[in-house]
Amino acid sequence: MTYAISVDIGASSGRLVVASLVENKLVINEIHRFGNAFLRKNRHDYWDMDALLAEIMTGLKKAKAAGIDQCTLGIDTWGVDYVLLDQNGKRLHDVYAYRDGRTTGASELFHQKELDREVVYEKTGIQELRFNTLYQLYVHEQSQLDQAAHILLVPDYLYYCLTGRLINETTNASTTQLLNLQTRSFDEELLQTLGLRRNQFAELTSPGTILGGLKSEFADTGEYPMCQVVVAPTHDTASAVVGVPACRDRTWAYISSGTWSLLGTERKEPLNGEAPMKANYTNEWGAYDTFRFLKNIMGLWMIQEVRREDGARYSFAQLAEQAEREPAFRSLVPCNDERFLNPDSMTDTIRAFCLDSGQPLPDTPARLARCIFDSLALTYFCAMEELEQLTGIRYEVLHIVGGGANNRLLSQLTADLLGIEVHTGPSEATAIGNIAVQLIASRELADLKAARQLISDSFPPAVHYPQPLPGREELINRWHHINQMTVKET
Ligand code: ADP
Ligand code: LRH
Repeated sequence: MTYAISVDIGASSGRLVVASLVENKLVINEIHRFGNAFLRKNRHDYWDMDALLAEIMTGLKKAKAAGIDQCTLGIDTWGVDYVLLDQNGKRLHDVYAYRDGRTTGASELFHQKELDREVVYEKTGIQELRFNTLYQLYVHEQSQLDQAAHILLVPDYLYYCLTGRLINETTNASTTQLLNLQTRSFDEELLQTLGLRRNQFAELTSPGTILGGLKSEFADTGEYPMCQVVVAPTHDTASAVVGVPACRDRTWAYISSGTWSLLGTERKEPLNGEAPMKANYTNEWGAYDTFRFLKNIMGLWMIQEVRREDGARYSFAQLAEQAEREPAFRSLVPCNDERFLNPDSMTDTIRAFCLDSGQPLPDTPARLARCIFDSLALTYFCAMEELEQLTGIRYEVLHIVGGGANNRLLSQLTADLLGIEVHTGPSEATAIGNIAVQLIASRELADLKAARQLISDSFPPAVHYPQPLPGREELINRWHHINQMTVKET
């Protein structure tokens, strides 16, 4: 039996998933799961990299204890965040979490003082999000940047810790907003603007590249499986898109639904004219020469925060069930407003918006959940309209993958608003996409098409058919009115 293990770490949780092929089906088994969240220190938000590394090693030990002696291994995490290393490979700083407040206004400042946003979009095709690595590095202490021998993104760093190999993996490197779509490499002008040198980055490395074994300090202990480490699509969204079970001849879009909702489509070419720039659509690089043409939507982060602030009394499943019993579309909030990016209190911020806009106060967790799911579904509806206008394609199916695929209410609302089928699952599409790339690298699978067929056969999605939505036009008008109250888009 050959095994593939994916390490998949999102902003809210991480897991190690073991997969094997049994009778032409992919069978997965979660061997380790752990929470993830950023920590506040000295008024800044940071990731606990040592804790994440320790969790990976714990998961690998569990795999060995479960009888897995040999496997391939791939890692993916959230995008944009980076680690500066000195000559000896030591971290020069605590790793900032992308929601940290130091980037407030950073993108405006960069475009005012350095390069126009049009110029940067033309070069990179990447949407302006204040936390893109470009803007984070712009406000990073210059002396540390000067000192950095290596600049890695978070999963690159985890690969380095496990194998000693330095790479900058392409799907995640594209989220830095430092890659040039023409040269398909780091953009010299952008690097110069930041005072960086090309040799501070490692070689751009594509998903599917085989890196070799674990460092001897791990391999020699005998505590871990013998791993053949493979470069996954290290950006979790890139892995999730590989994991979309789309295999029939119908046009499809996707939402990778987790902490963020990433709504978009897979393309062979980027689309980076004026219209996508204005709509803030991005062209992140995908596995196998694809592009993720998508938009970031605030996503389930909003319910994660509301739940946390309520002392995690109810599970996500319970909150979704409770919300289903509440009246629909009572109170709505413009999800992509920057005020929801990292507020001191999500609950208070949602309530304040409802009060200020003359809507009923969502005064219980169930009503807050209802408000969030209704608002997200409407945000998806508008983003799909934009997507169809920008690409000129009418999408027949919307796939929702990731943890949010478990939320039946949100999926059905989305189907009703869009008037098309919404296919949900797998909820572990990211881990599965990561595994699929390992299987292609080890020649167990032919290519991306075969991988998606296997995923669809192994994890058939649930289908939500659109139902008539009374008062739909009026609702959409009301929604446009609410969105005019957006202070600033994230
Ligand atoms: P990330 O990778 O960004 O950390 P996940 O893909 O793990 O996120 O998705 C986490 C989200 O999935 C949670 O915030 C929650 O809203 C949703 N979710 C998970 N399980 C359920 C469930 N059983 N019912 C409803 N929602 C769920
Ligand atoms: C989702 C994600 C998303 C990025 C954000 C930083 O986990 O990787 O694609 O924009 O986190």
